[in-house]
Amino acid sequence: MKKYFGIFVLGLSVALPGCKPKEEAPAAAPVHKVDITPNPAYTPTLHVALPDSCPVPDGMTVEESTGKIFLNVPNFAPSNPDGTRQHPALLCVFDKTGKFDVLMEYAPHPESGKMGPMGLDFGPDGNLYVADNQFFSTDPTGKFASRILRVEMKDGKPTGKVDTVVTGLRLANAILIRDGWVYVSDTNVDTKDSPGKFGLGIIWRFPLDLLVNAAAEPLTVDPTVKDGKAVDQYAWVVGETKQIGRGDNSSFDGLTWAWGALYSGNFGDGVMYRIETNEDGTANVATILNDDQLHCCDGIFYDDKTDKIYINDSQANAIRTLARSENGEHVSGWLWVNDDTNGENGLLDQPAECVVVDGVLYVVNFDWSFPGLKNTTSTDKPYSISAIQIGTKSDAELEAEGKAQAEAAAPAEEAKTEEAAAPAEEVKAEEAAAPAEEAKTEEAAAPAEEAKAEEAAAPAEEVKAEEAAAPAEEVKAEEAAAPAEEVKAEEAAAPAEEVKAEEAAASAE
Ligand SMILES: [Ca+2]
Ligand SMILES: [Ca+2]
Ligand SMILES: [Ca+2]
Repeated sequence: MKKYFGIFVLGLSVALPGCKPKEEAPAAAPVHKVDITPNPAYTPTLHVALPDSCPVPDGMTVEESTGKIFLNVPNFAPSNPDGTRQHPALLCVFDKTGKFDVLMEYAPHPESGKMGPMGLDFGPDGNLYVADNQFFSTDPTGKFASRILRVEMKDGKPTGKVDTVVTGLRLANAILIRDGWVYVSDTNVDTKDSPGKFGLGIIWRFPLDLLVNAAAEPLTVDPTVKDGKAVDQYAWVVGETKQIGRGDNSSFDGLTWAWGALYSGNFGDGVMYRIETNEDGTANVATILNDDQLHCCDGIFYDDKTDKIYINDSQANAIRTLARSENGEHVSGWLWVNDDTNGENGLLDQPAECVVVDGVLYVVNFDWSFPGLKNTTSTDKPYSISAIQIGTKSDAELEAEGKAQAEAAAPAEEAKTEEAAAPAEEVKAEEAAAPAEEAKTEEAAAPAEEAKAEEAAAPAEEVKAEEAAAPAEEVKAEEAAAPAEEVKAEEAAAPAEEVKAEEAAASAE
């Protein structure tokens, strides 16, 4: 396994697509191994220090017309001794300047008395559709009542009208509305009817019309999975989670649309999938990432400018990337990783979701720790939204620019080097001559030589400065060129046959 991983020029990316599933990992052994050296250019900064009312933020979505980012804050923690939560769930908004507002306090679920708004997305009707995760508040009888809510919006603000449009989900997590369909990830489905399965999840797929026009009575679904097969007509994909690392059986989590298909990944084992739609509406699932480094996939987001999916690795305090070559091979890389932190200065503190607006990746830090995560201290301040400058260019565009810069810079650098070299040689010649002159002259000559030496010293320092500057510029050009070259190297490294084999295996399931 290890042989597939190579550290490239910047130490940022690894080629993964051909890796086979890990056979068996020791249970409950946290894996934090991350073979990268973070690039300082992607150091996160603190974009919003959230107010005291927002210790556990989660889902985000961008309002395309304004660039505003809507944020759900479920506040699953901290709890009071009697089990009630210290803070109500909130709908908030912030923008690229860091301006932050609380828009609404969610009413608690009528039966559980709690509320867990996670993923959210705008429908074509301008309203927000919200995944309400009741998994942490379901009653002991096993009745699960996670929901999809419609939050009526007007002029960028909630009107106060909130309708339940679907109920009966287990752990409603991410939601994505696209081309007349509403996709919802259900991260933890009961395994009792599927002997031998460690973890199960569902991706639900509802006709948008059904939800937009939902009457007073919500649609009630059944998340039962029997022997690996879902019983409900709207349960589009059933996924499995393998038992590895920290022993988390959570399944489908983040959802994004990229390269003509739906993408999702498992929170418990980090396996990722590309899901195409067959002509008859059924799902065609391909496993695209299944390696020994990514053990956690929370929220994911495709940015069309950089042409990459950004993956929140909650376990490793990391952001991973997924690119796709023209021939359809997926290439995994790392954007950033940091150690356990409280989130100070914007360092990642259990990243859960991200979105991109104008070349900036905004990351929400969930900071509610589970066993095996790098984040060991929950809800430590600051409660944070981080920002990472990723730019607006794809690797292909950067490669072209880097080459052009390197070509333009080359003649100029040579000229500088020549100019710089000349004074240095003169200095040497003068220094060599000095003893001879000193021998000829006596005390009177000494000050003159000192003066010469000083004059000579000045250009020498300039030369040093120039010499120091020149490599730096060259390095810049190389850095610009590097990402694209890395992609090529990774594409070459990806064993295409293994990818095919995995895809075939996934389809067979
Ligand atoms: Ca999530
Ligand atoms: Ca924190
Ligand atoms: Ca923390």
